[in-house]
Amino acid sequence: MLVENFLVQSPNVTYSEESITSTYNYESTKLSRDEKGQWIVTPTSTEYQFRVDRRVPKLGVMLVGLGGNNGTSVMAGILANKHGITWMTKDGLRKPNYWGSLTQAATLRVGNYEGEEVFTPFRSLLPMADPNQFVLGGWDISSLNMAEAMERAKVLDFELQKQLVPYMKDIVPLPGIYDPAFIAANQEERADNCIKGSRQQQVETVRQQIRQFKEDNAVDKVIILWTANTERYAQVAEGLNDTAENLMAAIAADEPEVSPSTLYATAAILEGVPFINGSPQNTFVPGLIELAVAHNVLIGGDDFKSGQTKMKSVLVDFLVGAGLKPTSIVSYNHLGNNDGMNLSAPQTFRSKEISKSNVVDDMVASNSLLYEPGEHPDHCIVIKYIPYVGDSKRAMDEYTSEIFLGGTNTIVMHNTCEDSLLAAPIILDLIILAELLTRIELKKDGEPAFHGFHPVAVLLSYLTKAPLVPQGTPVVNALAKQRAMLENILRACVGLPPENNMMMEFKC
Ligand code: NAI
Ligand code: DG6
Repeated sequence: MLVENFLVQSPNVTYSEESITSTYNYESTKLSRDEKGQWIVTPTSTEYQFRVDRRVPKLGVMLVGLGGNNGTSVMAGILANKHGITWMTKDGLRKPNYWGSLTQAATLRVGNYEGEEVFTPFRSLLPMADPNQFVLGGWDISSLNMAEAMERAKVLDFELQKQLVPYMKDIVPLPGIYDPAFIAANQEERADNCIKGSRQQQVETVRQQIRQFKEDNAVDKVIILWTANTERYAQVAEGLNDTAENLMAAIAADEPEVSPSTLYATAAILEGVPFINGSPQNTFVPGLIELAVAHNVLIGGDDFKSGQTKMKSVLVDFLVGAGLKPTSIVSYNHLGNNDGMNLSAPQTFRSKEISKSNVVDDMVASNSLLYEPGEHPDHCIVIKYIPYVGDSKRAMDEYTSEIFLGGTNTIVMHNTCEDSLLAAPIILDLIILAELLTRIELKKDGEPAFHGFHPVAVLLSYLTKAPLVPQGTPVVNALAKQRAMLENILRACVGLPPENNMMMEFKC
């Protein structure tokens, strides 16, 4: 059964016009060792108060890479949903939806009613921005208008494209920051819409573009998300980008190792605008993270977790969790879109290889019954550019595990899917959740005042391959744990207990 919305009735929860306030006891454990070396686990309980601003702002969304496959799919998807555009295919009439979006198309359990499980849409848990109401804009180094860019992307059914053209033909992305040193040389041809000037001037231009967008569209808040080409890693060096001060000095000195993505993010932070990185490169150099923390501006990343990696973060969690020992993971994929073309250069491929490689580390580390210290499964990532398949990415994975009494278990998977139609709903979720996080405040027992979450938004981990976390925070890649973290914290904000799956109601 689905309930679209609900109220929580509890002495720990207060609703006002402006906010929902909840008092929540966080149950955890503390570990210690006694004098004989015996491990002691002590249950702990800490009181938190959460306060959520219920007023959903008019939201401006600025995508870097607006004219790419993801950017055009996001815009097309919003317009199709907003205007209820339907289209014919050889399989019949198609209707728009937001499938693949956690906030828009997934549910969570709120309890049971007369013996039946009751679920609610994820979006109903707390007041969240509606993607149909987004004011969407952004940058691209290619000057094609959005209708032409959609056609170039070759993602959507022709009949749908035809109906979207009138809505998209007059939208041209803002000129963007282009530095050929950071993306593949094969991208040069489309770079005809670029901001001129030194790095300092480019940051100033982007800041001005953000302010103008805000003013022109009378939006209350803006979120910026990078869905432009994967860049190569920028060098991280002392004196260059290791501190906020050095990064700002490097920009002022027009230092060539400051990447375009870092420049956009710097501009966003200086404008107080959250910035999310959907690609794998190290946009968030240490100096930039320091800048975001100093300005208390949300940042999140890295690299959308859409297909192959999502499966990996489920399958390896299952295998290791079941006491089976993955020893070899080999992941091939080939694709023929512009992302694939850009990734055919070794430097940009390397960024993707890194973000796809570290995704099983926490699962391996969780089970030293199976793995010796320092032991790790062989893990290989191959990506090939095959123009013919376009946006329809093929991913092939082989997982070999050691099992009972010297046996081996090999699982092979083949996945074919339009890459951008998996990524677009994730982009919407990242924006919706990032915006929501900026409206949540918390206060731990003993703290004098409410404050926001740490600006590095760990709660977005479910949506990214290489979650950016504050220094000292464990990185969780296992998909179910990532979802549970997000869901349970949002539940706490409205006074609901964490989903513990105990179902004691049915155990006596
Ligand atoms: P795309 O190549 O179709 O689009 C990227 C767009 O960014 C292009 O239109 C390009 O002109 C523009 N661009 C490049 N540098 C720019 C800059 N400095 N400023 C402004 N615009 C710039 O790629 P697609 O398929 O849309 O993917 C975008 C990014 O998302 C890639 O980095 C990709 O690796 C990443 N990604 C995609 C996933 C997917 O499933 N589609 C999943 C995970 C990550
Ligand atoms: C080739 O791997 C293209 C990439 O941009 C991927 O499609 C993207 O990183 C999605 O990765 P995954 O592993 O989540 O399917």
